Amino acid sequence: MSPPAAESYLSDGRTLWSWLTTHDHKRIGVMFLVLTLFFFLVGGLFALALRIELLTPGRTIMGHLAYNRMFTLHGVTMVWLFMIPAIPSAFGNFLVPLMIGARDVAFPRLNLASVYLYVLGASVTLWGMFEGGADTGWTFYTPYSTTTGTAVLPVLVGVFIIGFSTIVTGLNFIATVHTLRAPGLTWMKLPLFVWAIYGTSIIQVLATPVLGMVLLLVALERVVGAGIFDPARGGDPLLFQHLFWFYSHPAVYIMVLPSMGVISEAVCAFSRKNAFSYRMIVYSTLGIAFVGFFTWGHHMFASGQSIFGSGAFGAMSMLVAIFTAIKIFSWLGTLYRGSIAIESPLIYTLGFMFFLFFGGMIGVAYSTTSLNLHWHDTYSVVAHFHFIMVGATVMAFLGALHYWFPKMFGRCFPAKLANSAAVLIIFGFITTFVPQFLLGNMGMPRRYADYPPHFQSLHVASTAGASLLAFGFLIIAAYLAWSLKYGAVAGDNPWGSDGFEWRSASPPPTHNFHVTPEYPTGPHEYAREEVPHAA
Ligand code: HEM
Ligand SMILES: [Cu+2]
Repeated sequence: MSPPAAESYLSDGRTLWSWLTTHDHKRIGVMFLVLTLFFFLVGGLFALALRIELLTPGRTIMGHLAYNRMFTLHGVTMVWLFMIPAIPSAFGNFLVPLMIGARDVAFPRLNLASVYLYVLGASVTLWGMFEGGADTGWTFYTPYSTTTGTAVLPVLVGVFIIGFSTIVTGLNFIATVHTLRAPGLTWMKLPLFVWAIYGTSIIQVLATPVLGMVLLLVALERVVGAGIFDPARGGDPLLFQHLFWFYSHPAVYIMVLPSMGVISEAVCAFSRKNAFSYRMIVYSTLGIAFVGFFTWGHHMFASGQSIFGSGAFGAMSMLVAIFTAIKIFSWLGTLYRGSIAIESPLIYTLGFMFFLFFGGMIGVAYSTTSLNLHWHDTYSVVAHFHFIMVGATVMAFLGALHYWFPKMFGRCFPAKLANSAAVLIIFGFITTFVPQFLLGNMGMPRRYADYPPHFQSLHVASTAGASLLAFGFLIIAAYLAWSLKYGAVAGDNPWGSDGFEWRSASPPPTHNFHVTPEYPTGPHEYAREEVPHAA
């Protein structure tokens, strides 16, 4: 088989300058992939340091103030520098134009600007880290965040700037899906990944400005002493919490919806079937994006919020769970009686589905005031959101990386090793976060570096799990880096998948398709004959 396509987006200009000035959505996707992987590493190292500190009650490797700074930086890095851009800006940028038969996104220059806004914001946040970082938690709760002496301002301003990268990325995708679809590609034929990115973009554009505003107000209160959130200056700290969570809960769907899109593509590809009830998956994607805006108060059950307010927010949160359940049932329906191929993207997909279900069901329990007050601010909450952020979204991110790696780089990776690494990651995940549910139920508070001795065995188990996770990530990094140069040549469609993106070369030419593909009229059926999978 011939080496990867000579003329591809990767070989179209080999200088650094050709990358720094590119308008090609694929190169911009790859740049975001490299940048977000770097910050996943940084956030992961912070996590490992936290877990090592929690190996023993009392001091292990750092004091309490350092611990506060470390979990703050871990949360800030993982949420805004890794997870929010990871799937939309990396894979969304690479794939959406390919999936709709377009040559690029609607605003290529604005797309390049989204990289520079991200890099500028990340640099300012990094500067804040080197200044010692903030010790407020990733939630920047007031009045502590407007009074503490740590480097809150650069961290906050960095996140503020990154918000603009998120907004222009969302704007670009909305305009692209509305205006650049190939002839015949009507809305109800759009790939489910594109619907997921479309739903996410709506949240990015509507919610992120609220984050920008609240961070600006915190900076204002810190710098000029305006009394906005600090009761000592006539402010109201609960106003901060309402504004912050009005953004941050929908932001959870900016982190989860794209991963659901990845899963919808993977279950079809590895069961060789069309999605079971395609329309219900589309409607529940839009349902989550919409109802997600009416749930933020479930973070404030312990803030003195009225029981009626909590009841309403609880009910809306349960409604989101119904949309999520529809997706899980549809994915199961797609896998049912499919010709299943056990490949690494599918292993991550199964992990995603189980952890989303388990973590989601715990979320339903949290939306009831009684249970919520018991678990509020305990390790059970930490376990819950890591089940969704790591158990679901990171699994989907790894699934996407393995599924589209051959398309992005024209090379295959060692399939058996990838399957073993996937199993190790899933086992490491369970060992890290299940003990945290038990710790939380026993009363272990979050954000504490110290604890009574009878909690130690569960913390040790959790840290052992985190080490397995780290080891698994290292193995993946090693064989993917090796495969970039020595992996078997992929060919255009190594998985025998049905998506549009697999009709272009691997890696694709800069202009994606030599001839704009026509989307077949009428419902499209997966060919059920057996097709060999990647080496
Ligand atoms: C990959 C493995 C990961 C491990 C082992 C890990 C571990 C931890 C630990 C030990 C804490 C501190 C808990 C406490 O003292 O309250 C923490 C907090 C947190 N983690 Fe992770 N984490 C991981 C991945 C992630 C990812 C992917 C995200 C993505 C969003 C994330 C988001 C957060 C957030 C938001 C907090 C709360 C920080 C705060 O309290 O302000 N983590 N994590
Ligand atoms: Cu929430």
